Amino acid sequence: MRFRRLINASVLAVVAVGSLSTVAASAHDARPSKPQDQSLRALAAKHGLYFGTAVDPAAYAADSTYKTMVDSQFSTVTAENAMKWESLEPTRGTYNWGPADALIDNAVRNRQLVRGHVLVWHSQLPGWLNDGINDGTIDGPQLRALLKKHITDVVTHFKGRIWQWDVVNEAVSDPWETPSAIHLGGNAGSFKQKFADLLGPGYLADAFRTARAADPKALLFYNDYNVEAFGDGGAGDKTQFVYNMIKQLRADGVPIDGFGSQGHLATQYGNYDVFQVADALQRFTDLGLAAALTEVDARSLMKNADDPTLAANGADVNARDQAAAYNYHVLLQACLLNRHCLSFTVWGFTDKYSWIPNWFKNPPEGAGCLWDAAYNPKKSLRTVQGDLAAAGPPLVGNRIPQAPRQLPRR
Ligand code: 9MR
Repeated sequence: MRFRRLINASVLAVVAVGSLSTVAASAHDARPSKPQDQSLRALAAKHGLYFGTAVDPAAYAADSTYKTMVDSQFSTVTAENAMKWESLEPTRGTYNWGPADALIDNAVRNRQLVRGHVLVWHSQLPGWLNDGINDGTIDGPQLRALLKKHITDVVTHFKGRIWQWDVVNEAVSDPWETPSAIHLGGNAGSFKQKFADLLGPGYLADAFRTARAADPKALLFYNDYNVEAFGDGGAGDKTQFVYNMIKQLRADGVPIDGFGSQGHLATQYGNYDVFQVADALQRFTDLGLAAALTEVDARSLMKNADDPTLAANGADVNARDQAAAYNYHVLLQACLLNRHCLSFTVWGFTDKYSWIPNWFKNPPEGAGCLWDAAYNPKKSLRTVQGDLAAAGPPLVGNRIPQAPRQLPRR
C-alpha cells in the first residue's frame, strides 16, 4: 500500500512537471510537436487508422534498421510473400507455417494487427499445382476441392490472429488484355484465364463462404490494383466491373466485408485527385463494406538501372519525388476522408527492398517508397506525416469498425 502510494506520488510529480512544460510551450507556440518526431502509427492512431507495411522476413532477420522501423513505425503488417500458397505448401500436403507464424508472433509483440495475404490468387501458386493445372492432371472439380481445402486449412491455422484476409486477389482482367471488356480471368490463353475458367464463375462466393466458416471474426476482403478511381463506367472500366461484382456478392448474402484498393501508382501516368479516389471509396463503402488501401507505392521511370541511388540527376530526383509524394497524398487523404477506410498499408517502406525494380526492368522503374534505399526520409514520407498530423474533425473522424458478416443460420 505504502509502496503504491509512493509510486503514485512520483507519477503525479512527473505528470505535473510534464503538464507545466506543456502549458509553458503552448503559451508561446500553438503548433503540434513536429510530425517527423512521431511514428506513422502514432500519427495515424489519432484517427483510429492503422498504418501498415508489407514485411519481408529475410530483411527483418538480417537488417536491424529494417526491423526497428517495422516494429516502431507501423500498427499493421502484411506478409509480402510468406502467406502465399507457394510459401505455405511448397510440397503437396506438407505445410511450412514457420515464417508466417514468426511474422505474426512479432506483430503481437509489437501490438500490430495482421492483414492476411492471400488465399485465392492465380499467381505464386506452388509448382506442383501450377504443373497440374498446365498439364491437365488437375481439372476443374479437383482445383475447386484443393482450393476449398487450402482456404480451410490456412484460415483455421491462423484463426483469431488475422484482422483482415485478402480472400480473393486480382481476379479480373485489365483493359489492355484480350478481350478488352473486363472479365473474370485475364488475357486470352493466359494462366490467369485458365485458372478462372477451371474454377467457374461461382468461385468467389464459395471462397468467401469457406473463409467465413473457418474464422467468424476476420474481415474478408476482395483486393485488386488499378481500382483507385472509376473511369467511364463502360465495358473497359475495371473499377466499375469490380464494383458490380462486389455489389452482386453482397446482394447474394456472401460474407464479404471489405474492398482492398492496392494503390500501386506510377508518376509517369499522372495523378488522380483526392476527390476521384474519395468518391470511389465512398461508392464501395456505401455497399456496406469497409475499405483499405492495401499495397501503396508510387514508382517512377528511372533513366537507368542504377538511378537514383548511384547516378541520379538532382533535377530528375526532385521532380519524381514531388510527383510520388502527391500520389501518396491523394490516396491517404481519400482514406482519411472515409471513416470506413480502416487501414493504409505501404508495399514496403524502403527502396532498399522494394519489389518495383525487380519487376519493372525495361524501362527501369523504382523509387516508389517512403524512405530511400539508405533509409533517408523522402518527400513522400514528409507529406504523409503532414497529412496525418494536420487532419482531424470535422472532416476527418475516427474510423467506424466493421462487423464481420456471418453466414446465414441453417
Ligand atoms: O512484392 C511481391 C514480390 O516480392 C513478388 O515477387 C511478387 C510476385 O508476384 O508479388 C509481389 O506482391 C504483389 C502482391 O502479392 C499482389 N499485388 C501486387 C504485388 C506486387 O507485384
